[in-house]
This record gives sequence, C-alpha cells and structure tokens, in this order.
Amino acid sequence: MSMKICVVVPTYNEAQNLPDLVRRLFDEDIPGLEILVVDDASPDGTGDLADSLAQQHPGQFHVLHRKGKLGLASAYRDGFREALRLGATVIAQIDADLSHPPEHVVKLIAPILEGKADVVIASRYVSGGSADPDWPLHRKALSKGGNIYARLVTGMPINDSTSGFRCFRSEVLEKDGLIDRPKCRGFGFQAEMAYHCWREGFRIQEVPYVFHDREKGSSKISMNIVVEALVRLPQLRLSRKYSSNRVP
Ligand SMILES: Nc1nc2c(ncn2[C@@H]2O[C@H](COP(=O)(O)OP(=O)(O)OP(=O)(O)O)[C@@H](O)[C@H]2O)c(=O)[nH]1
Ligand SMILES: [Mg+2]
Repeated sequence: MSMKICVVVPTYNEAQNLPDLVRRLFDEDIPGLEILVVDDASPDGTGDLADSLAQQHPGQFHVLHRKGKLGLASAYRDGFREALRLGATVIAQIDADLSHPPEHVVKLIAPILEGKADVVIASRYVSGGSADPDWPLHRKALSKGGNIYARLVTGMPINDSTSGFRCFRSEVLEKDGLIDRPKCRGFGFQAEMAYHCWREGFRIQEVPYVFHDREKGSSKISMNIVVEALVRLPQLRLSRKYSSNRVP
C-alpha cells in the first residue's frame, strides 16, 4: 500500500524561513512526503514564495491561500481538511519558523507507520527534550508552567500538550466533528486537540525534541490567545459530552 504523508505548515510572514524548512524536509527523503502550506495572505510575500516552491516540486508541494489572517486554529482546520482531501494517510504539522527541527518529522511518523500510536506529539517535557536552552529562566518557567496548568485543569496525561509539532493517523482527523471541537483561535487549539484525541481513546505517544527559538521573522503570539487558552482549558473537563476515556 502506498502511503501519502502530508506535512501541514501554517504561515504568516515566514518568507525568511520557508525555503530552509522546505529544503530540510525534502532532504529527509521520506517516501510519499508532501508539504501543504496554509498561508493567510502574508504581507511579506510568503504566499508567492510558496507558489514558486509548488512549481519546483510538482505534485509534492501544495498551497492553500486564505484571504487574510484568520488565526492558527482555522489554518490547521482548513489544512487538515485539504490534506485529507489530497488522500493523506498520515498528517503532520510543523511551525514554519524552524523552532521544530524538520529532521524530527521521521520520528513522529514512525510510531504511526508501525501501528503503535494514533497521535505522536514532539515533546519538550519528556526525558531527552527541552525548551530553548538559551531562554531566560522566566520564559522557561512560563512554558513549563503552561503545560503543568493544562495537565492539571484537564486531567490529560500529556506532558507537552501545547506543542505544535505533531503527527496524526488520518482516521483521527476524520473522526466526526473532532477537528471542529476546539474553541481557541490560537495555540490553545493544540491543547484542545490533544484533549479530544485523548478523550476519544486514541493512543498518544510523546517523543522528545529540543525547541529552538526562531532566528528570523517575528512571533505571532499575543496576550489575547494566551488568555483565551487559560480560560478555555478548565472548561474542557466540564464538557463530558465527547468522552469515551474517563476523566481521572
Ligand atoms: N496561516 C496562519 N499561520 C499562522 C497564524 N498565526 C501564526 N501562524 C504560523 O504558525 C506558526 C507558529 O507561530 P509563531 O508566531 O511562531 O508562534 P509560536 O511558535 O506559538 O510562538 P513563538 O514561540 O513566539 O515562536 C508559524 O509558522 C506562523 O507563521 C495565522 O493566523 N495564520
Ligand atoms: Mg514559533
């Protein structure tokens, strides 16, 4: 059986990073690997750049152009749907800013191809992983603290539920309504997705990686999406509607 592996890359003003990311991903020579960029009309021309990459890699590189900055969560939602439409059997997600080492994609895919997991999360907070070693203490504490908070308020046994570097069997994303359940517009989406995958009883595995802060371009994180995640996560536990896994 031929496998199609689609890596979804949301982009907003990532023209300085996208060519490196794409080169490093294709350098891995993963059979059946395709890339799907979801660009929100980036003012820096990331969309045009992606179109030229699509011409250089016919059939292996796809671009979804959206009308404006509609947020990370909806970029993933649209990207996942498009990846499924393209016939992907394995769907990965990675940030464009090179914080997630593209060389690790193969380690995310392996447990799925081996039938050992349904969802694989690249994790900073399991043995062997870490946040950016150069981060100041308060930044490390904030990131780690956010994950401890997510785990405490939701009960999900996941060490890095906010990680945006992960991989799914297509069946997970095809599960009815699952990708529509998260309510956060920003990175809280990641934790909500992890939560719903867990509650559905999907097998989740974490593999370690070391995060590196972006060197080029700027962060799109805002106070709004941090607050949104803090407020939303405790509500998840109250909505038992979707459970097949029992909340501890
Ligand atoms: N299409 C789309 N992509 C987005 C949007 N917001 C962020 N992104 C992309 O999502 C990825 C993660 O965004 P970042 O700004 O790096 O945010 P982050 O990684 O959570 O935070 P940092 O640690 O500050 O980098 C990057 O590839 C962004 O270009 C959006 O509204 N639309
Ligand atoms: Mg980033």
